[in-house]
Amino acid sequence: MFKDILINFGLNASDYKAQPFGSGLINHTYKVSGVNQSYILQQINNAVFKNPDAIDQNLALIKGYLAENNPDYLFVAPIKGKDGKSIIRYTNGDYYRLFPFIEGSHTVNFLKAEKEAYNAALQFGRFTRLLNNFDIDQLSYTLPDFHNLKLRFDQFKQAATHTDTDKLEEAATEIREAYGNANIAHTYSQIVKNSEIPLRVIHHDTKINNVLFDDNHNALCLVDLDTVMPGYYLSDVGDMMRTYLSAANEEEKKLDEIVIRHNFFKAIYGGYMAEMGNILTETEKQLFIFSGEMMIYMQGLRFLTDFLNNDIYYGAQYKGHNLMRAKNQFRLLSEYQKAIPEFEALIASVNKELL
Ligand code: GN1
Ligand code: MG
Repeated sequence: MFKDILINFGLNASDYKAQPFGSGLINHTYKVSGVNQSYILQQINNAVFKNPDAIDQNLALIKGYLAENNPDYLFVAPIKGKDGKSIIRYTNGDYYRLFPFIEGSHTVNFLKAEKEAYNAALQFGRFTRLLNNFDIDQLSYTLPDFHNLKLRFDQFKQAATHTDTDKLEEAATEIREAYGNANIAHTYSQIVKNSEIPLRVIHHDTKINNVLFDDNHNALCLVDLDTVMPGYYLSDVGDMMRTYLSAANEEEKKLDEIVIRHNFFKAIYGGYMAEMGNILTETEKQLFIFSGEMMIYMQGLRFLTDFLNNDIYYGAQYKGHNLMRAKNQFRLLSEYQKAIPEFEALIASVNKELL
């Protein structure tokens, strides 16, 4: 299989070795290593991304815009194959893409250094800033309603209504927590209904392993660009809060390990604002802390919904995996909410430093 796919890119498979790579939940990724150059080969999960060509078109438009306006920006776009397309449809119907491997880069799954949080936030902020004047109407929604919290809440309610009684019992606490925080979904709906904040070009998956670092904790570039599409900045900042603040990630079963690192909040704020501080509207800025609640709650709902729906989206490595992940996210949400006064004080102190 690799052989046929690599031929499309003018590569001879016998010169390369392919191994599974990374820890994404949705797409399958491999590193294709050669003597002089290595590549990242990725199979797009087209049960999730129903229109892979839309991804290709979005990335081509953005690549063109950045090449023209910011030629030094490192944008890791997929490589074009022999037919001029950077997405290959294999005979079995699967879609593949090939990216250059950035030498000297690595990904991080657990964030230890504050500097990495700052630099990652800076990179995500820079991306949106550089595309501030890009005409977002040109972009397709590669996953329609991806971060529509109202819809995610409705999907959870649907799942809770249709699941079996065993699951309802098993997840009773988390279902209660999901309803108990419904005000977050309500606030989101208000923001959208009143068009309080603008749509921007957003990455939509700012987990720390979607940033490539060098050995000095510098963020080199962003990867996993399939969900780049118009959205609210809350998505990107909120998902950083969700995945950078605690040293324990969403797979952690020992919930007491989920502890908020306030200095990492400061790093996210400082890094993102260094790029976006002059661009965000006052209303957007006021929602900075809300973004974390929104994204942590949404991820908790998504895992819980998937548990109730028999793991059809995320899959499960053990029984009750998605319920465990939901418990984890709801614990994180409650720790986050407790820390809000501290976050407010940190924002005030950073703003003062910037004056
Ligand atoms: C998925 O594929 P991956 O692991 O980068 C998901 C994100 C979730 C994340 C949770 C397309 O991202 O939205 O936040 O899992 N991506 C999609 O780990 O659903
Ligand atoms: Mg990923």
